[in-house]
Amino acid sequence: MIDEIRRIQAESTRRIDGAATLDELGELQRDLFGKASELGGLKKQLGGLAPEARREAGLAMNEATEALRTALDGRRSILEASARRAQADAERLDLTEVRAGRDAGHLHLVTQTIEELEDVFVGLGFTVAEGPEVEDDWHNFTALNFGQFHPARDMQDTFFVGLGEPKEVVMRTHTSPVQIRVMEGQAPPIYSVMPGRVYRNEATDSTHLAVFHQLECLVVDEGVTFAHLAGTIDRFTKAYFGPGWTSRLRPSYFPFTEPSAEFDIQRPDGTWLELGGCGMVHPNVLANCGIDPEAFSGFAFGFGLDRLAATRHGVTDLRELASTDIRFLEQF
Ligand code: FA5
Repeated sequence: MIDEIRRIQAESTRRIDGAATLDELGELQRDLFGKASELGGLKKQLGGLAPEARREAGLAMNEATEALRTALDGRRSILEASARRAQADAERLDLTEVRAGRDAGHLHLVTQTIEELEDVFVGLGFTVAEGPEVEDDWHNFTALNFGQFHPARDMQDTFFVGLGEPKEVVMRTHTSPVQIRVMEGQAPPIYSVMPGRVYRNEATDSTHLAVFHQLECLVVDEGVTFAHLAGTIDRFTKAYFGPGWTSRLRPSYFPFTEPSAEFDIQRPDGTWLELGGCGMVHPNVLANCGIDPEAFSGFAFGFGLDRLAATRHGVTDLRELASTDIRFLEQF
């Protein structure tokens, strides 16, 4: 009987190794261990053997059963792995796929807006600069003439980063810190624009986002006046929106400009949109960056890019700009 058991074991092992699918393997398992199996038939005969022969045949039977179960498990893992591979291959997305007759994707409306504005300003003789989104207190506030306990710090609801001294590292609340980086890194004359993403800890609604975009403009040179500021804002309003659009300035307050103003643009239907802040660069800010305020003056402005893009394209809820809804995104 022992020879018979060994023969079944060898044959069954070959069949297990040759099983091509998990279904086939399942069937084989039932064949090998089911009631009608060859091994099952031999097991029933064990009782009729002499005690010594029964013990040896029983041992051989257990060994064969265990070896076959191990072989089944091994083959199952191999087949399962290749089934997973086949499924992954079948479900793989080709992200480089080009849909017939159209591009697979395009730049987001805000990115398009940034690029278009960069073109407008480069055409006016400006260079483009960038700064980090995680800022230190010096660049985001202190160098911009925000007093340490000045309530103006509360004008911008700040996200603090848990690094360094408490409240030392922030997600930048505006693009104005890039002004400081530009002035620290280069001597006047400076004609720079600085687009980028900014962060504020505020509730979102149709006209407010917690993560949005601004574009900052900075000019520092000899003899720069408020008239240059107003003229530049009006120039870019017409270049971006068209000749029917105008801008206006209203007195306001920012610690880093003096005098300061807010500027609005007027749509052709006569309504106004608050777009940004501006003013003459405060002498303290120039001095903080090592620029002599007696020799140079400058103007700066910064505005919300999301609002600008939404206005031009008739988007009535800014939150759409942060959505991943392809039906919205495809329109631009
Ligand atoms: C500033 O951020 C100043 N740094 C602007 C500035 C630059 C003034 C240079 C002087 C000189 P303010 O917090 O007002 O200012 O924001 C500027 C513009 O960003 C707003 O007019 C608005 O268009 C946009 N903005 C502000 N908060 C949000 C928000 N939560 N969601 C979308 N746009 C916003």
